[in-house]
Amino acid sequence: MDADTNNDDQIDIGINSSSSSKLVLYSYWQSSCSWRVRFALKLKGLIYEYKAVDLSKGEQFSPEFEELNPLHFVPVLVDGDVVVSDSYAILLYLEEKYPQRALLPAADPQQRALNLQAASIISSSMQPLHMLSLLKYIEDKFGPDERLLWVQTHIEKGFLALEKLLIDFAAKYATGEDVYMVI
Ligand SMILES: N[C@@H](CCC(=O)N[C@@H](CS)C(=O)NCC(=O)O)C(=O)O
Repeated sequence: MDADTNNDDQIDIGINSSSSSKLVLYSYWQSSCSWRVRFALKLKGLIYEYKAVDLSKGEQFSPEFEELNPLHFVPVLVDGDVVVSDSYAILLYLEEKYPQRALLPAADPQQRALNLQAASIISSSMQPLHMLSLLKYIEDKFGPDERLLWVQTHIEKGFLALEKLLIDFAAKYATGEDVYMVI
C-alpha cells in the first residue's frame, strides 16, 4: 500500500524518535519538496504520521491547512507544538532537534557549505520556479508553450549551476562518499 495515497497513515520507518512529541508530515505524493523531508526522516530513523494534502484537489487551500501554512504549500512538519513549513527549514530543524545520522558533515565547513548551497539552489532557485500554482499562472497568461519553455529554461540553468558546483566533489554521492543533505 502506498503511504502517499492514504490520509492519516501511521508510518513506522525505523527506531523511535528521541522526543516524546509526535511528528506529523503534511505532504503530497508528487511533491519533490516533501520527498526531501521524507528522505531526511528516513535517514534519521524517525517515526512520523503522514497526512496527505491532495494538491490536485486544492486541499492546500482548506482553512485547516491554511492555519499551518498561509502560503498553501506542502511540506509542513508538525512536531508537538512546533510547526515548520518549507523543506529547507524543516531539514535544518530536524538536523538540530534530532542529531542522529547527521545530514551535514560535522568536521568540514567547506563540505557543510557545499551541501547547504546545493540544497538551497534546488529548494530556492529551481523547484519554486516550476511549482504547480506558478505553472498554472504562466499557462493561463501565456499558453502551454511558454509554460514548457519556462520550465526547461530554469531547470537547465539550475542543473548547470549544480554541475559546476559539485564537479570537484562528487564521488559515490553528489558531495562525496557519504549521503548528506544533498544526495
Ligand atoms: N520552498 C518551498 C516550496 C514549497 C512548494 O513549492 N511546494 C509545492 C509542492 S513541491 C506546493 O505545495 N505547491 C502547491 C502549489 O503550487 O499550489 C519548500 O521547499 O518547501
